[in-house]
Amino acid sequence: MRKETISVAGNPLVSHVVARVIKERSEVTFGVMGNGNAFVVGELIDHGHRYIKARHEAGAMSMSQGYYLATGRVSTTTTTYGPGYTNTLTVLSEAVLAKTPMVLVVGDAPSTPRTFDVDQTGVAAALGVTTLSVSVHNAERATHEAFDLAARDLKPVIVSIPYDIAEVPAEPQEPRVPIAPDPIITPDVRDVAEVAKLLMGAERPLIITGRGALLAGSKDAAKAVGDKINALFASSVMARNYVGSKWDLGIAGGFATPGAVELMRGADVVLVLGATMTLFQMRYGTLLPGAHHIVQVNLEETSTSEIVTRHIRSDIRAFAEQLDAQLSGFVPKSDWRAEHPEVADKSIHQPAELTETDESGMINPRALALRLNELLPANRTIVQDGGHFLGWLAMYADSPDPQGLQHPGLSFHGIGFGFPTALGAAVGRPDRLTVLTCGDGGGMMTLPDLETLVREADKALVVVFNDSAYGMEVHQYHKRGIDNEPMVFGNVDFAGIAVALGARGIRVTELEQLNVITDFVSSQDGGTLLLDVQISPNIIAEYVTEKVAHEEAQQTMP
Ligand SMILES: Cc1ncc(C[n+]2csc(CCOP(=O)(O)OP(=O)(O)O)c2C)c(N)n1
Repeated sequence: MRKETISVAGNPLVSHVVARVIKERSEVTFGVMGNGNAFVVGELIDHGHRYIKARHEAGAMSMSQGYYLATGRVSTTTTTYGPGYTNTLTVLSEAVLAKTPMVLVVGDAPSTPRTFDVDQTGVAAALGVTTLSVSVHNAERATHEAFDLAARDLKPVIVSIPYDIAEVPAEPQEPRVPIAPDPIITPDVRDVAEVAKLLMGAERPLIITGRGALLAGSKDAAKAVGDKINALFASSVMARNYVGSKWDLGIAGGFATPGAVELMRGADVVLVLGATMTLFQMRYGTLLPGAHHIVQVNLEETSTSEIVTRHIRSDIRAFAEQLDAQLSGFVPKSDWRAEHPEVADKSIHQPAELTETDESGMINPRALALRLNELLPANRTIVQDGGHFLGWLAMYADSPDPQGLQHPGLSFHGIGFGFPTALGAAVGRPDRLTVLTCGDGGGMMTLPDLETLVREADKALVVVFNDSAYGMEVHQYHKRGIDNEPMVFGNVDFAGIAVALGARGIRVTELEQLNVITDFVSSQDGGTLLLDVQISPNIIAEYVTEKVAHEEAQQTMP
């Protein structure tokens, strides 16, 4: 039955004012209810707003992140005060580092704190997050401001509702103050001409696009520039297949396949559009040894890597468009693309040798990733939790666009984001098959929201890379002499858990069993299918071997 939402005084309650803005500014809210946000949630439900009830507040946050990564749209997360709030903090930190816009609406302490209140605003400030505390006068304005700031600055913003005003009638509301967008930084024509000249002199040009290129909407211009100079492309993890060219080598850096790395190492002029060039992306300084010129274009004051030879601060789209215009009519002397047809037909990524199992008969995770890539429909969203296993699909998975391959937790180097992030993606893009990959460690950490995934997703596939261990830790620390005991577990029956939660679950011990994916994909039936794949704990991805080698080398340095 619909409840009365107008207070006795005739004005809506403060919580209802906040809820109405949430409804106006977002399509969906992910949350866990409690005393602090009960009236917000009640009002949202009463007015037909889509509300997804999570099992854990960290999960609710991850759902919002997955939704954003899949759609580019901001959603709302809501929790109660105190423990509901502190449960969000790991994903809140991830959202700050990953520059994920989201609005978190929480209950907060009343004006006279109780024995069990914590300084939520102070905690948020320590993570670099702004809290907008609402009052009876500004609830509408503050909530709008939170959405404006989140979208403009790509960050999470908290709206907090002090407990003693949550149920109080709002006073007439202060007018909304629009937040101005950042001005566009236009390119300097001399910079454009200089870079055009460098590219015209290139024999093996490489263009690396990152999230900055994506946010600027520079896809067409970047592709046009590359096509004029016969460049190969690569991308950051956040921008997989952004340009959409058959001349794309995949993710640059640690997650590049060995064949792709070899080509990237041969590039002589590199144009980096909006990629941050982290140590990992630059493969610990080994990715671009042959490059005479490395030009980085972004919105930062300075370059983000010491190997950059020329930094240009500019709107990336405007710069790429002007560059494209400068290159008009240019006929390149060399054709790096023609020399490497294996890029276009993708055979460059095929490993020289590939066995389906290791000596003990356990599944080779590399073979698993390659087979998954073949079996999954092209129109998919792959969400990868953190852990050693993620390198396999990061290397071998195609993606329709950057939204189709997500790595929640990567910015914070965390695990335990999987199931709820996948649900957020599934809610945002029901037209795509959502595929979650996780390890057994990260999977167990986020288990409560497997129930939410099963309950709420139209259709989802979960692939557990189950090595019964914190594989990443084993591969890094066992060889340094630490006993395996804290890193190794008994085999968890994920298929059984999935069935108990209402999904289908299959324990996979042979690659052939993966063929079930074909029927699952073609079937009209929805639901969640979980494949608990028993992988070899002994096969180590190249990116981990290189990380370990790099860290060892650092330690032996004087
Ligand atoms: C929240 C959090 N806790 C602990 C860690 C340390 N850690 C990094 S990888 C990892 C193991 C992950 O195991 P699993 O999910 O099974 O994947 P695998 O490495 O075996 O592929 C751990 C414990 C972390 N990064 N984040």
